[in-house]
Amino acid sequence: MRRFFAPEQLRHQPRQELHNGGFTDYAAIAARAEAILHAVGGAEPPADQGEAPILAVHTAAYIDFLKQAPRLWADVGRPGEAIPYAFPVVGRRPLRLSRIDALMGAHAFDATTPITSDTWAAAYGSSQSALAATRAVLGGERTAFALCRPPGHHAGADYCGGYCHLNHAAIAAQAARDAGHARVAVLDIDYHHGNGTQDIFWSRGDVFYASVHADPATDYPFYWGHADETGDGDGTGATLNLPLPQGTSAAAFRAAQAQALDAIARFGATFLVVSFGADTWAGDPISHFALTTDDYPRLAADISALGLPTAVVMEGGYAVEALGRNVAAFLSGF
Ligand code: SP5
Ligand code: ZN
Repeated sequence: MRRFFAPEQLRHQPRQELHNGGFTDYAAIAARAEAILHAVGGAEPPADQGEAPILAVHTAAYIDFLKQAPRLWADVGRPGEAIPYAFPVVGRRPLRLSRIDALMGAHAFDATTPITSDTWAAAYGSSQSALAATRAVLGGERTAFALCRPPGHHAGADYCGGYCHLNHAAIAAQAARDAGHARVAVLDIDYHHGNGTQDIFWSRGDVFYASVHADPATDYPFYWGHADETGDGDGTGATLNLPLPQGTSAAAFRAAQAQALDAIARFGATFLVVSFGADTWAGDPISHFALTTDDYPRLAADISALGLPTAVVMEGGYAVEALGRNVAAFLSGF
């Protein structure tokens, strides 16, 4: 299976994140990508397909913000990393503010996703890896893997959060649409709900979003991923959320994934993007499912049995010592 990774993706290296009322070490560290690279035997650098496929998903104002925020933050003399702390609660007037503090809150939904002067380059490289995997599959490969880090599924059209800045899965799905696939599906099997991907395709009937994740009643991102969220307008019925309780192990996870795969087949998708998170592993430090390394090949084999051309993009997974073998195990099942 072809694998893609751009060296620039390592450059995003915030020191810390807000956690449990204080600052702790940032969980989405660059060593995650190095561990995966080592375990899967390296990866090709992606060709640069430019900004257009990113702008097909994200707003131009948000892309400008990602590029400029670190400089604006430094310009006003802030010694720490650029972290949002004041948010325009839903329903506030859509003010066109230019103060960096206001911009930070307007383009983020949490305070766990610092933006550094290297964030844009790293996130851009991560999107290019997803686009390269998509192009490989469009060109005839059955499956390809994008080692996306920073991850993407929490990022919306104009906001970051959850360690994510650009939504690589959505960018890949949109690229497949633009290449002529009339119906595309995203299967999201990260521990956390992919609120950004859901938001981006919420009102669209051409991209199906199905997610198996920890119940947002108890887990991040809380405000999305509940079972009664099924899409709106043209997208009514094109979102499927399958929340599971903490402690879930392979049998229940696999059954939920089978339900998602059934729905994707009934939708009539001809191209699949998989948002894969290894934070469903039992030993993950920030998550609470009970999957084992041996469960991953079978989950992948179930996905493969759907028979769709498939681009796999990396999302979460924070047990760095086990991450490489979990990802390798998953990819081996295709
Ligand atoms: C892509 C992805 O898996 N994002 C997950 C974001 C979860 N954020 C909420 C949990 C924050 C836990 N912080 C742990 C800090 C450890 N040093
Ligand atoms: Zn996750």
